[in-house]
Amino acid sequence: MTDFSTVNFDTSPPAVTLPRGYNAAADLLDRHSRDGNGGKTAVIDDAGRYSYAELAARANRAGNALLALGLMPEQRVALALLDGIDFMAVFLGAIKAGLVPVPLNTLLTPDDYAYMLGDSRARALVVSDVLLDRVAGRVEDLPHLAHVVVSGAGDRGGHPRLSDLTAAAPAELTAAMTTPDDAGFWLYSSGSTGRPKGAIHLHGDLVNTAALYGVGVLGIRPDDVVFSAAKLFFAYGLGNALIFPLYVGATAVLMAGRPTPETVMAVMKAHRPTIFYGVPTLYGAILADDGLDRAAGSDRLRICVSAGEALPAELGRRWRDRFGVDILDGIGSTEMLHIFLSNRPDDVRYGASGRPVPGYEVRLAADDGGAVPDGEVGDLLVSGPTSAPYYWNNREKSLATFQGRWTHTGDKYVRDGEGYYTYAGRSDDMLKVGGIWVSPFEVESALMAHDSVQEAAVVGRADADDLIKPKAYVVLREGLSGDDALADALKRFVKDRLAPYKYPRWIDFAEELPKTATGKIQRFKLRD
Ligand code: 3UK
Repeated sequence: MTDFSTVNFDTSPPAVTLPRGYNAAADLLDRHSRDGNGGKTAVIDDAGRYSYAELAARANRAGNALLALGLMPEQRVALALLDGIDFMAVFLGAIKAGLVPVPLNTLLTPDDYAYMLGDSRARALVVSDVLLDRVAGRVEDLPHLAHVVVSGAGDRGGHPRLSDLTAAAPAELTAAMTTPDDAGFWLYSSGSTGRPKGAIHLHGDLVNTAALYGVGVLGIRPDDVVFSAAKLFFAYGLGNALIFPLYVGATAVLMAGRPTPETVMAVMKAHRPTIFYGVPTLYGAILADDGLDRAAGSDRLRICVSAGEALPAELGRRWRDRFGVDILDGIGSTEMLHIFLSNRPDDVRYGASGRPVPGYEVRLAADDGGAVPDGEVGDLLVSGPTSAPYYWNNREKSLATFQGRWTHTGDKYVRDGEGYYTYAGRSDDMLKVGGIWVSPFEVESALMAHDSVQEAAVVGRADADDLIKPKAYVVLREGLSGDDALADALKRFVKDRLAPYKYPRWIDFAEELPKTATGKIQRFKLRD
Protein backbone atom coordinates (compact mmCIF):
# COMPACT_ATOMS: atom_id res chain seq x y z
CA MET A 1 0.00 0.00 0.00
CA THR A 2 1.14 3.53 -0.69
CA ASP A 3 2.45 5.33 2.36
CA PHE A 4 0.61 8.60 2.13
CA SER A 5 2.53 10.14 4.96
CA THR A 6 5.80 10.06 3.01
CA VAL A 7 5.86 13.18 0.95
CA ASN A 8 8.77 15.06 -0.48
CA PHE A 9 8.29 18.44 -1.93
CA ASP A 10 10.03 21.67 -2.60
CA THR A 11 9.30 24.15 0.18
CA SER A 12 10.34 27.27 -1.71
CA PRO A 13 7.64 29.56 -3.15
CA PRO A 14 5.65 29.99 -5.25
CA ALA A 15 3.54 26.84 -5.21
CA VAL A 16 4.07 23.48 -3.60
CA THR A 17 4.03 20.44 -5.86
CA LEU A 18 2.18 17.59 -4.18
CA PRO A 19 1.93 13.95 -5.18
CA ARG A 20 -1.49 12.64 -6.26
CA GLY A 21 -1.83 10.58 -3.10
CA TYR A 22 -1.61 13.15 -0.34
CA ASN A 23 -3.11 13.58 3.13
CA ALA A 24 -2.44 17.00 4.66
CA ALA A 25 -2.68 15.85 8.28
CA ALA A 26 -0.34 12.91 7.72
CA ASP A 27 2.11 15.34 6.19
CA LEU A 28 1.97 17.89 9.04
CA LEU A 29 1.92 15.28 11.82
CA ASP A 30 4.36 12.64 10.73
CA ARG A 31 7.16 14.44 8.89
CA HIS A 32 8.97 15.66 12.00
CA SER A 33 8.93 12.33 13.79
CA ARG A 34 10.22 10.71 10.63
CA ASP A 35 13.04 13.26 10.50
CA GLY A 36 14.01 12.38 14.07
CA ASN A 37 12.36 15.42 15.67
CA GLY A 38 9.49 13.60 17.41
CA GLY A 39 10.75 14.80 20.79
CA LYS A 40 10.55 18.49 19.86
CA THR A 41 7.76 20.51 21.53
CA ALA A 42 4.91 21.04 19.07
CA VAL A 43 2.29 22.57 21.34
CA ILE A 44 2.15 24.36 24.69
CA ASP A 45 -1.36 24.92 26.03
CA ASP A 46 -2.86 25.98 29.37
CA ALA A 47 -2.44 22.42 30.69
CA GLY A 48 0.99 21.34 29.45
CA ARG A 49 3.49 20.64 26.69
CA TYR A 50 3.20 18.10 23.90
CA SER A 51 5.96 16.84 21.64
CA TYR A 52 5.49 16.16 17.93
CA ALA A 53 5.30 12.42 18.71
CA GLU A 54 2.70 13.07 21.43
CA LEU A 55 0.61 15.29 19.15
CA ALA A 56 0.72 12.67 16.40
CA ALA A 57 -0.39 9.94 18.82
CA ARG A 58 -3.22 12.12 20.17
CA ALA A 59 -4.39 12.96 16.65
CA ASN A 60 -4.27 9.28 15.67
CA ARG A 61 -6.33 8.35 18.72
CA ALA A 62 -8.87 11.10 17.99
CA GLY A 63 -9.17 9.98 14.34
CA ASN A 64 -9.61 6.37 15.44
CA ALA A 65 -12.18 7.36 18.06
CA LEU A 66 -14.28 9.15 15.42
CA LEU A 67 -14.03 6.18 13.05
CA ALA A 68 -15.05 3.89 15.93
CA LEU A 69 -18.26 5.91 16.29
CA GLY A 70 -19.08 4.73 12.77
CA LEU A 71 -18.16 7.89 10.88
CA MET A 72 -17.40 7.40 7.20
CA PRO A 73 -14.83 9.24 5.06
CA GLU A 74 -16.00 12.66 3.85
CA GLN A 75 -18.50 13.06 6.67
CA ARG A 76 -18.29 16.33 8.55
CA VAL A 77 -17.24 16.63 12.18
CA ALA A 78 -18.12 19.98 13.74
CA LEU A 79 -15.64 21.35 16.30
CA ALA A 80 -16.64 23.89 18.92
CA LEU A 81 -13.42 23.83 20.88
CA LEU A 82 -11.41 26.35 22.83
CA ASP A 83 -7.76 26.61 21.81
CA GLY A 84 -5.79 23.72 23.25
CA ILE A 85 -4.34 20.32 22.44
CA ASP A 86 -7.80 18.78 21.81
CA PHE A 87 -8.47 21.22 18.98
CA MET A 88 -5.19 20.27 17.31
CA ALA A 89 -5.67 16.54 17.85
CA VAL A 90 -9.29 16.36 16.70
CA PHE A 91 -8.79 18.67 13.71
CA LEU A 92 -5.74 16.78 12.45
CA GLY A 93 -7.00 13.33 13.46
CA ALA A 94 -10.24 13.87 11.56
CA ILE A 95 -8.39 15.00 8.42
CA LYS A 96 -5.98 12.07 8.65
CA ALA A 97 -8.96 9.72 8.90
CA GLY A 98 -10.47 11.26 5.74
CA LEU A 99 -13.21 13.03 7.70
CA VAL A 100 -13.88 16.74 7.23
CA PRO A 101 -13.60 18.90 10.37
CA VAL A 102 -15.66 22.09 10.50
CA PRO A 103 -14.31 24.39 13.23
CA LEU A 104 -17.02 26.75 14.50
CA ASN A 105 -16.61 30.19 16.02
CA THR A 106 -16.97 29.64 19.79
CA LEU A 107 -18.55 33.08 20.42
CA LEU A 108 -21.90 32.55 18.67
CA THR A 109 -25.49 31.91 19.77
CA PRO A 110 -27.53 28.65 19.94
CA ASP A 111 -29.38 29.74 16.83
CA ASP A 112 -26.12 30.17 14.87
CA TYR A 113 -24.93 26.70 15.92
CA ALA A 114 -28.22 25.05 15.01
CA TYR A 115 -27.90 26.59 11.56
CA MET A 116 -24.28 25.54 10.90
CA LEU A 117 -24.73 22.04 12.31
CA GLY A 118 -27.79 21.59 10.10
CA ASP A 119 -26.28 23.15 6.98
CA SER A 120 -23.10 21.09 7.21
CA ARG A 121 -25.03 17.92 8.12
CA ALA A 122 -22.28 17.22 10.60
CA ARG A 123 -22.41 13.60 11.76
CA ALA A 124 -20.53 14.36 14.98
CA LEU A 125 -19.85 17.39 17.13
CA VAL A 126 -16.83 17.67 19.43
CA VAL A 127 -17.48 20.46 21.92
CA SER A 128 -15.66 21.96 24.92
CA ASP A 129 -17.52 21.27 28.18
CA VAL A 130 -17.99 24.99 28.88
CA LEU A 131 -19.65 25.51 25.47
CA LEU A 132 -21.89 22.44 25.59
CA ASP A 133 -25.13 24.20 26.56
CA ARG A 134 -24.77 26.98 24.03
CA VAL A 135 -23.65 24.82 21.09
CA ALA A 136 -25.58 21.61 21.63
CA GLY A 137 -28.80 23.03 23.10
CA ARG A 138 -30.85 22.19 20.02
CA VAL A 139 -29.29 19.00 18.71
CA GLU A 140 -32.54 16.98 18.95
CA ASP A 141 -33.73 18.81 15.84
CA LEU A 142 -30.69 17.77 13.80
CA PRO A 143 -31.32 14.37 12.20
CA HIS A 144 -27.78 14.02 10.81
CA LEU A 145 -26.01 14.71 14.05
CA ALA A 146 -25.60 11.27 15.61
CA HIS A 147 -22.83 11.96 18.15
CA VAL A 148 -21.91 14.71 20.58
CA VAL A 149 -18.52 14.25 22.23
CA VAL A 150 -17.38 16.46 25.10
CA SER A 151 -13.83 17.75 25.59
CA GLY A 152 -12.77 18.59 29.16
CA ALA A 153 -13.57 17.14 32.54
CA GLY A 154 -16.62 19.33 33.25
CA ASP A 155 -20.29 18.55 32.77
CA ARG A 156 -20.80 16.19 29.83
CA GLY A 157 -24.60 16.33 29.71
CA GLY A 158 -24.86 12.56 29.32
CA HIS A 159 -22.62 12.54 26.22
CA PRO A 160 -19.39 10.55 25.91
CA ARG A 161 -16.15 12.20 26.94
CA LEU A 162 -13.42 12.69 24.32
CA SER A 163 -10.77 11.52 26.80
CA ASP A 164 -12.60 8.22 27.37
CA LEU A 165 -13.02 7.59 23.65
CA THR A 166 -9.39 8.40 22.83
CA ALA A 167 -8.07 6.32 25.75
CA ALA A 168 -9.80 3.31 24.21
CA ALA A 169 -8.51 4.05 20.68
CA PRO A 170 -5.21 2.92 19.12
CA ALA A 171 -2.32 5.41 18.80
CA GLU A 172 -1.60 4.33 15.22
CA LEU A 173 -3.78 5.41 12.31
CA THR A 174 -3.21 4.75 8.63
CA ALA A 175 -3.90 7.93 6.69
CA ALA A 176 -6.99 7.91 4.49
CA MET A 177 -6.11 7.81 0.80
CA THR A 178 -6.94 11.35 -0.13
CA THR A 179 -5.62 13.67 -2.85
CA PRO A 180 -4.55 17.34 -2.72
CA ASP A 181 -7.95 18.20 -4.23
CA ASP A 182 -10.10 16.40 -1.66
CA ALA A 183 -12.12 18.46 0.81
CA GLY A 184 -9.95 18.72 3.93
CA PHE A 185 -11.97 21.02 6.20
CA TRP A 186 -14.58 23.77 6.05
CA LEU A 187 -14.78 27.22 7.59
CA TYR A 188 -17.97 29.25 7.88
CA SER A 189 -17.93 32.89 6.82
CA SER A 190 -20.72 35.39 7.31
CA GLY A 191 -22.00 37.81 4.68
CA SER A 192 -24.12 40.97 4.76
CA THR A 193 -27.28 39.07 3.92
CA GLY A 194 -28.30 35.48 4.52
CA ARG A 195 -26.79 32.83 6.73
CA PRO A 196 -23.07 32.02 7.04
CA LYS A 197 -21.58 30.13 4.11
CA GLY A 198 -19.37 27.07 4.45
CA ALA A 199 -16.14 27.63 2.49
CA ILE A 200 -14.67 24.28 1.53
CA HIS A 201 -10.89 23.96 1.78
CA LEU A 202 -8.79 21.24 0.22
CA HIS A 203 -5.95 19.08 1.54
CA GLY A 204 -3.53 20.97 -0.70
CA ASP A 205 -4.47 24.39 0.73
CA LEU A 206 -2.73 23.95 4.10
CA VAL A 207 0.85 23.46 2.94
CA ASN A 208 0.39 26.07 0.25
CA THR A 209 -0.48 28.83 2.75
CA ALA A 210 2.40 27.64 4.91
CA ALA A 211 4.92 27.74 2.07
CA LEU A 212 3.70 30.97 0.47
CA TYR A 213 2.96 33.16 3.48
CA GLY A 214 4.39 31.29 6.49
CA VAL A 215 7.81 30.61 4.98
CA GLY A 216 7.70 33.08 2.08
CA VAL A 217 6.75 36.18 4.08
CA LEU A 218 7.30 35.41 7.78
CA GLY A 219 10.31 33.20 7.22
CA ILE A 220 9.01 30.89 9.96
CA ARG A 221 11.59 28.29 11.01
CA PRO A 222 11.90 25.35 13.44
CA ASP A 223 13.24 27.45 16.31
CA ASP A 224 10.25 29.83 16.27
CA VAL A 225 7.74 29.88 19.10
CA VAL A 226 4.45 31.31 17.83
CA PHE A 227 1.47 32.73 19.70
CA SER A 228 -1.77 33.81 18.06
CA ALA A 229 -4.32 35.84 19.98
CA ALA A 230 -6.69 35.06 17.08
CA LYS A 231 -8.23 31.67 17.82
CA LEU A 232 -7.78 28.47 15.82
CA PHE A 233 -11.39 28.48 14.60
CA PHE A 234 -10.63 31.55 12.47
CA ALA A 235 -8.75 30.91 9.24
CA TYR A 236 -6.26 33.52 10.49
CA GLY A 237 -5.60 31.67 13.77
CA LEU A 238 -5.59 28.26 12.09
CA GLY A 239 -2.76 29.25 9.78
CA ASN A 240 -0.92 31.19 12.48
CA ALA A 241 -0.86 28.58 15.23
CA LEU A 242 -1.52 25.22 13.57
CA ILE A 243 -0.58 25.08 9.90
CA PHE A 244 2.58 27.24 9.85
CA PRO A 245 4.34 25.96 12.97
CA LEU A 246 3.59 22.31 12.16
CA TYR A 247 4.76 22.77 8.60
CA VAL A 248 8.28 23.73 9.70
CA GLY A 249 8.43 21.92 13.05
CA ALA A 250 8.16 25.02 15.26
CA THR A 251 6.29 25.40 18.59
CA ALA A 252 2.77 26.81 18.99
CA VAL A 253 1.55 28.37 22.24
CA LEU A 254 -2.24 28.10 22.72
CA MET A 255 -4.42 29.94 25.20
CA ALA A 256 -8.05 28.89 25.82
CA GLY A 257 -9.28 32.14 27.36
CA ARG A 258 -10.38 35.45 25.94
CA PRO A 259 -7.49 37.53 24.60
CA THR A 260 -7.23 40.72 26.68
CA PRO A 261 -4.10 42.84 27.14
CA GLU A 262 -3.56 41.13 30.52
CA THR A 263 -4.01 37.50 29.39
CA VAL A 264 -2.02 38.01 26.19
CA MET A 265 0.90 39.72 27.92
CA ALA A 266 0.94 37.04 30.60
CA VAL A 267 1.29 34.31 27.97
CA MET A 268 4.00 36.35 26.20
CA LYS A 269 5.94 36.70 29.42
CA ALA A 270 5.60 33.01 30.31
CA HIS A 271 6.46 31.48 26.91
CA ARG A 272 8.44 34.23 25.15
CA PRO A 273 7.13 33.80 21.60
CA THR A 274 9.24 34.92 18.63
CA ILE A 275 6.19 35.53 16.42
CA PHE A 276 2.96 37.10 17.68
CA TYR A 277 -0.26 37.44 15.70
CA GLY A 278 -3.11 39.78 16.70
CA VAL A 279 -5.86 42.01 15.34
CA PRO A 280 -5.66 45.83 15.33
CA THR A 281 -8.13 46.20 18.23
CA LEU A 282 -5.89 44.11 20.47
CA TYR A 283 -2.73 46.04 19.51
CA GLY A 284 -4.67 49.23 20.29
CA ALA A 285 -5.82 47.90 23.67
CA ILE A 286 -2.28 46.85 24.64
CA LEU A 287 -0.88 50.24 23.59
CA ALA A 288 -3.59 52.00 25.63
CA ASP A 289 -1.90 50.67 28.79
CA ASP A 290 1.32 52.67 29.23
CA GLY A 291 2.67 50.05 31.58
CA LEU A 292 2.86 47.39 28.86
CA ASP A 293 6.11 47.17 26.91
CA ARG A 294 8.64 44.62 25.69
CA ALA A 295 9.80 43.92 29.24
CA ALA A 296 6.23 43.06 30.23
CA GLY A 297 5.97 40.57 27.35
CA SER A 298 8.36 38.56 25.21
CA ASP A 299 12.03 39.56 24.94
CA ARG A 300 12.34 37.21 21.93
CA LEU A 301 9.70 38.80 19.67
CA ARG A 302 11.01 39.16 16.12
CA ILE A 303 7.78 39.66 14.13
CA CYS A 304 4.24 40.79 14.94
CA VAL A 305 1.42 40.25 12.45
CA SER A 306 -1.89 42.04 12.08
CA ALA A 307 -4.88 41.02 9.94
CA GLY A 308 -8.65 40.87 10.01
CA GLU A 309 -9.10 44.58 9.37
CA ALA A 310 -6.81 47.39 8.27
CA LEU A 311 -4.13 48.36 10.81
CA PRO A 312 -4.20 52.15 11.36
CA ALA A 313 -0.71 53.54 10.57
CA GLU A 314 -0.49 55.23 13.95
CA LEU A 315 -0.90 51.94 15.86
CA GLY A 316 1.90 50.35 13.84
CA ARG A 317 4.31 53.22 14.54
CA ARG A 318 3.48 53.39 18.23
CA TRP A 319 3.95 49.61 18.57
CA ARG A 320 7.34 49.70 16.86
CA ASP A 321 8.46 52.55 19.09
CA ARG A 322 7.35 50.80 22.29
CA PHE A 323 8.06 47.14 21.47
CA GLY A 324 11.01 47.52 19.09
CA VAL A 325 9.44 45.28 16.46
CA ASP A 326 7.28 46.02 13.42
CA ILE A 327 3.71 44.87 12.90
CA LEU A 328 3.25 43.33 9.46
CA ASP A 329 -0.24 44.16 8.20
CA GLY A 330 -1.61 41.78 5.57
CA ILE A 331 -5.03 40.98 4.19
CA GLY A 332 -6.37 37.45 4.08
CA SER A 333 -9.81 35.91 3.92
CA THR A 334 -11.62 32.75 4.91
CA GLU A 335 -12.12 32.04 1.20
CA MET A 336 -8.36 32.29 0.46
CA LEU A 337 -7.54 30.62 3.80
CA HIS A 338 -4.78 33.05 4.72
CA ILE A 339 -2.89 36.22 3.81
CA PHE A 340 -2.28 36.95 0.12
CA LEU A 341 -1.34 40.64 0.15
CA SER A 342 1.13 41.75 2.80
CA ASN A 343 3.90 43.92 4.12
CA ARG A 344 7.32 42.20 4.47
CA PRO A 345 9.75 42.19 7.39
CA ASP A 346 12.22 44.29 5.37
CA ASP A 347 9.56 46.43 3.70
CA VAL A 348 6.88 47.84 6.01
CA ARG A 349 4.63 50.70 4.93
CA TYR A 350 2.23 51.58 7.70
CA GLY A 351 -1.20 52.43 6.35
CA ALA A 352 -0.86 50.03 3.39
CA SER A 353 -1.51 46.28 3.01
CA GLY A 354 1.74 45.89 1.07
CA ARG A 355 2.27 43.86 -2.09
CA PRO A 356 0.96 40.48 -3.32
CA VAL A 357 2.48 37.49 -1.53
CA PRO A 358 4.61 35.60 -4.14
CA GLY A 359 2.46 32.73 -5.42
CA TYR A 360 -0.67 34.91 -5.52
CA GLU A 361 -1.82 37.32 -8.19
CA VAL A 362 -4.14 40.20 -7.42
CA ARG A 363 -5.92 42.63 -9.72
CA LEU A 364 -8.17 45.63 -9.37
CA ALA A 365 -11.31 45.64 -11.52
CA ALA A 366 -13.53 48.55 -12.54
CA ASP A 367 -17.32 48.16 -12.52
CA ASP A 368 -17.20 46.83 -16.11
CA GLY A 369 -14.53 44.29 -15.13
CA GLY A 370 -11.74 46.19 -16.92
CA ALA A 371 -8.41 47.18 -15.38
CA VAL A 372 -8.15 50.17 -13.04
CA PRO A 373 -5.27 52.63 -13.43
CA ASP A 374 -2.86 53.14 -10.52
CA GLY A 375 -4.18 55.63 -7.97
CA GLU A 376 -7.84 54.78 -8.58
CA VAL A 377 -10.13 52.59 -6.51
CA GLY A 378 -11.11 49.16 -7.85
CA ASP A 379 -12.56 45.82 -6.70
CA LEU A 380 -9.86 43.49 -5.37
CA LEU A 381 -9.69 40.06 -7.00
CA VAL A 382 -7.15 37.42 -6.06
CA SER A 383 -5.89 34.22 -7.64
CA GLY A 384 -3.79 31.58 -5.93
CA PRO A 385 -3.48 27.92 -4.98
CA THR A 386 -5.36 28.18 -1.64
CA SER A 387 -8.76 29.47 -2.75
CA ALA A 388 -11.81 27.50 -1.65
CA PRO A 389 -13.45 26.07 -4.78
CA TYR A 390 -17.01 26.94 -3.68
CA TYR A 391 -19.44 27.44 -0.78
CA TRP A 392 -21.37 24.41 0.37
CA ASN A 393 -24.95 24.26 -0.81
CA ASN A 394 -24.93 27.79 -2.18
CA ARG A 395 -24.74 28.05 -5.94
CA GLU A 396 -25.66 31.71 -6.14
CA LYS A 397 -23.01 33.02 -3.75
CA SER A 398 -20.42 30.57 -5.11
CA LEU A 399 -20.91 31.90 -8.63
CA ALA A 400 -20.59 35.49 -7.44
CA THR A 401 -17.39 34.90 -5.45
CA PHE A 402 -15.39 32.18 -7.24
CA GLN A 403 -15.08 33.15 -10.90
CA GLY A 404 -12.68 30.80 -12.60
CA ARG A 405 -9.30 31.27 -10.99
CA TRP A 406 -10.28 34.69 -9.62
CA THR A 407 -11.83 35.06 -6.18
CA HIS A 408 -13.76 38.26 -5.41
CA THR A 409 -12.86 39.67 -2.01
CA GLY A 410 -15.61 42.31 -1.72
CA ASP A 411 -12.88 44.84 -0.85
CA LYS A 412 -12.01 48.11 -2.55
CA TYR A 413 -8.31 48.86 -2.97
CA VAL A 414 -5.98 51.41 -4.57
CA ARG A 415 -2.58 50.52 -6.04
CA ASP A 416 0.17 53.11 -6.17
CA GLY A 417 2.79 53.50 -8.89
CA GLU A 418 5.23 51.29 -6.98
CA GLY A 419 2.82 48.38 -6.66
CA TYR A 420 1.72 48.86 -3.03
CA TYR A 421 -1.96 48.35 -2.21
CA THR A 422 -4.03 50.42 0.23
CA TYR A 423 -7.42 49.38 1.63
CA ALA A 424 -10.30 51.63 0.56
CA GLY A 425 -13.37 50.03 2.19
CA ARG A 426 -15.88 47.27 1.45
CA SER A 427 -18.21 47.03 -1.53
CA ASP A 428 -20.95 45.71 0.77
CA ASP A 429 -22.13 47.03 4.17
CA MET A 430 -20.19 44.47 6.19
CA LEU A 431 -18.16 45.67 9.19
CA LYS A 432 -15.01 44.17 10.64
CA VAL A 433 -15.11 44.61 14.41
CA GLY A 434 -12.05 43.41 16.25
CA GLY A 435 -11.23 41.46 13.08
CA ILE A 436 -14.56 39.58 13.09
CA TRP A 437 -17.44 40.06 10.67
CA VAL A 438 -20.52 41.92 11.82
CA SER A 439 -23.51 42.25 9.50
CA PRO A 440 -25.38 45.56 10.07
CA PHE A 441 -28.61 43.78 9.09
CA GLU A 442 -28.26 41.29 11.90
CA VAL A 443 -27.72 44.02 14.50
CA GLU A 444 -30.65 46.02 13.09
CA SER A 445 -32.92 42.96 13.32
CA ALA A 446 -31.89 42.40 16.92
CA LEU A 447 -32.64 46.05 17.79
CA MET A 448 -36.00 45.87 16.04
CA ALA A 449 -37.02 42.95 18.25
CA HIS A 450 -37.10 45.43 21.18
CA ASP A 451 -40.56 46.77 22.07
CA SER A 452 -39.59 50.41 21.88
CA VAL A 453 -37.82 50.27 18.50
CA GLN A 454 -39.61 51.19 15.29
CA GLU A 455 -36.64 51.14 12.93
CA ALA A 456 -32.87 50.91 13.15
CA ALA A 457 -29.86 51.40 10.90
CA VAL A 458 -26.35 50.28 11.81
CA VAL A 459 -23.14 51.63 10.30
CA GLY A 460 -19.45 51.56 11.17
CA ARG A 461 -17.92 54.46 13.08
CA ALA A 462 -14.23 54.95 13.86
CA ASP A 463 -13.21 54.96 17.52
CA ALA A 464 -10.27 56.85 19.06
CA ASP A 465 -7.80 54.38 17.50
CA ASP A 466 -9.44 54.77 14.08
CA LEU A 467 -10.92 51.26 14.34
CA ILE A 468 -14.46 50.56 13.20
CA LYS A 469 -17.18 49.70 15.72
CA PRO A 470 -20.97 49.44 15.15
CA LYS A 471 -23.09 52.55 15.69
CA ALA A 472 -26.91 52.43 15.61
CA TYR A 473 -29.42 55.05 14.54
CA VAL A 474 -32.72 54.18 16.18
CA VAL A 475 -36.22 55.49 15.48
CA LEU A 476 -38.43 54.84 18.50
CA ARG A 477 -42.09 53.93 18.43
CA GLU A 478 -44.61 56.77 18.43
CA GLY A 479 -44.77 58.62 21.75
CA LEU A 480 -41.42 57.35 23.12
CA SER A 481 -38.32 59.44 23.63
CA GLY A 482 -34.75 58.27 23.96
CA ASP A 483 -32.33 58.83 26.84
CA ASP A 484 -29.09 57.29 28.15
CA ALA A 485 -30.97 54.67 30.14
CA LEU A 486 -32.83 53.44 27.07
CA ALA A 487 -29.61 53.49 25.00
CA ASP A 488 -27.94 51.29 27.64
CA ALA A 489 -30.95 49.00 27.73
CA LEU A 490 -30.82 48.59 23.94
CA LYS A 491 -27.09 47.80 24.03
CA ARG A 492 -27.71 45.11 26.66
CA PHE A 493 -30.68 43.80 24.67
CA VAL A 494 -28.47 43.21 21.60
CA LYS A 495 -25.62 41.78 23.70
CA ASP A 496 -28.00 39.18 25.12
CA ARG A 497 -29.27 38.11 21.72
CA LEU A 498 -26.19 38.14 19.48
CA ALA A 499 -22.53 37.31 19.89
CA PRO A 500 -21.44 40.03 22.36
CA TYR A 501 -18.89 41.69 20.06
CA LYS A 502 -21.74 42.71 17.72
CA TYR A 503 -23.55 45.21 20.00
CA PRO A 504 -23.70 48.90 18.97
CA ARG A 505 -21.14 50.93 20.97
CA TRP A 506 -23.08 54.15 20.30
CA ILE A 507 -26.82 54.73 19.87
CA ASP A 508 -28.27 57.88 18.32
CA PHE A 509 -32.01 58.41 18.52
CA ALA A 510 -33.39 59.82 15.26
CA GLU A 511 -36.77 61.09 14.03
CA GLU A 512 -36.40 59.21 10.76
CA LEU A 513 -33.80 57.37 8.65
CA PRO A 514 -32.59 58.54 5.22
CA LYS A 515 -34.16 56.31 2.53
CA THR A 516 -34.32 55.89 -1.22
CA ALA A 517 -37.59 56.34 -3.11
CA THR A 518 -38.04 52.57 -2.86
CA GLY A 519 -37.64 52.63 0.91
CA LYS A 520 -34.09 51.24 1.17
CA ILE A 521 -32.06 52.71 4.05
CA GLN A 522 -29.22 54.86 2.72
CA ARG A 523 -26.46 53.78 5.09
CA PHE A 524 -23.87 55.84 3.22
CA LYS A 525 -25.66 59.02 4.33
CA LEU A 526 -25.46 57.92 7.97
CA ARG A 527 -21.77 57.07 7.55
CA ASP A 528 -21.12 60.67 6.50
C1 3UK B 1 -10.98 42.22 5.77
C2 3UK B 1 -8.73 43.30 5.95
C3 3UK B 1 -7.94 45.41 5.50
C4 3UK B 1 -11.26 42.33 4.31
C5 3UK B 1 -8.33 36.61 7.54
C6 3UK B 1 -5.96 36.79 7.73
O1 3UK B 1 -9.87 38.35 8.08
C7 3UK B 1 -9.70 37.24 7.59
O2 3UK B 1 -10.75 36.53 7.03
P1 3UK B 1 -12.29 36.89 7.05
O3 3UK B 1 -12.97 35.96 6.13
O4 3UK B 1 -12.40 38.38 6.48
C8 3UK B 1 -11.83 38.76 5.24
C9 3UK B 1 -12.03 40.26 5.05
O5 3UK B 1 -11.53 40.98 6.19
N1 3UK B 1 -9.54 42.23 6.08
C10 3UK B 1 -8.80 41.21 6.55
N2 3UK B 1 -7.52 41.59 6.74
C11 3UK B 1 -7.45 42.91 6.37
N3 3UK B 1 -8.97 44.55 5.51
N4 3UK B 1 -6.69 45.10 5.90
C12 3UK B 1 -6.40 43.87 6.35
N5 3UK B 1 -5.16 43.56 6.76
O6 3UK B 1 -12.52 42.92 4.16
C13 3UK B 1 -11.30 40.86 3.87
O7 3UK B 1 -12.02 40.65 2.67
O8 3UK B 1 -12.80 36.95 8.45
C14 3UK B 1 -7.22 37.37 7.80
C15 3UK B 1 -5.78 35.48 7.46
C16 3UK B 1 -6.88 34.69 7.21
C17 3UK B 1 -8.16 35.27 7.26
N6 3UK B 1 -9.22 34.48 7.00
